[in-house]
Amino acid sequence: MNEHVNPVYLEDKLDEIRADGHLSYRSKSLPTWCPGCGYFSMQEGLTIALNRLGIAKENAVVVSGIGCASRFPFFVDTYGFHTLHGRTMPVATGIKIANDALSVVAIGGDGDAFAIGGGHIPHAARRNVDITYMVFDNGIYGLTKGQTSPTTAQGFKSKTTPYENLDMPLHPLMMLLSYRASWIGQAYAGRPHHLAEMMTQAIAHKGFSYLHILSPCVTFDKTDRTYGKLNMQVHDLSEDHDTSDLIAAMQQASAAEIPALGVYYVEDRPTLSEEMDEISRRARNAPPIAE
Ligand SMILES: Cc1ncc(C[n+]2csc(CCOP(=O)(O)OP(=O)(O)O)c2C)c(N)n1
Ligand code: SF4
Ligand SMILES: [Mg+2]
Repeated sequence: MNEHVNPVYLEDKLDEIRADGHLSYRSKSLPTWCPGCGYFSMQEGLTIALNRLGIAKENAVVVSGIGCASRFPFFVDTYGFHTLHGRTMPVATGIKIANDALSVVAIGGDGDAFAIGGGHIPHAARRNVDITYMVFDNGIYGLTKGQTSPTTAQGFKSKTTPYENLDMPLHPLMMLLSYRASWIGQAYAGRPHHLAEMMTQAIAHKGFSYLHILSPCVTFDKTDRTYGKLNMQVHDLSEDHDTSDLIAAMQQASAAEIPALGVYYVEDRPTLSEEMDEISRRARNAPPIAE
């Protein structure tokens, strides 16, 4: 045997995976996603992140809207809330305000987030609600079988645009940077180890964290956001990027058609719950307001 080759045995690898503990965060329901869908990496990544951070299952809540991405709460063994299309932000905000001890992770697709739910994101971000929002961007409405979404590329042919999509896509990273989300990063389903690390950092952040995840819909997009193309396009943010510099983050985000993977922006400022606690304290100590 070649002395430089270290064989990896399947049994050993399985033992290693089981010993790590993250599998206990999976539910008994097996995912119903199409084989090869990017969402499998997200399930793996989230269970790894929760396990790494030592968040007890009873202290984690996964909130979703409607879409293939939104099946997520069924496949993790935490508390979950499968709410209405586009309404993850108000529900997640309410849960966090009701019980600040919970780790709240909202999950959505690009349609759920930026079409019907687009009006809610800026307010959760500017209030710095201490939740994590993970958007699984496949550039398409997957669940309803392949219509264009707000992030579909121009020229893409879909069921609703059989000639070509004329609309310019939104730029979620630029939007979240201008909304002043206090943690903003980007990951890719085809880079699962990096994805798990980004999820860990996003959840660990105190304040509103937004993780944009590029994720192929292998069933309804055979030409644009494919693993083959994304594997060639994605690249890491430069190591000397200053995550405290908002303008530098915007420059990085707008630099390439498929922006780099990594953490764009981090800001430490009071969360909504902290501000509310402070208002309550002041109100308790203040004299009654004159009529
Ligand atoms: C109020 C309302 N409008 C429209 C729909 C139909 N609908 C279900 S999922 C969806 C879009 C899903 O796309 P996306 O959020 O990108 O999720 P994906 O399936 O790609 O993960 C739409 C328009 C709905 N369920 N409810
Ligand atoms: S339709 Fe697309 S997004 Fe939905 S599960 Fe299948 S591959 Fe994934
Ligand atoms: Mg989608």
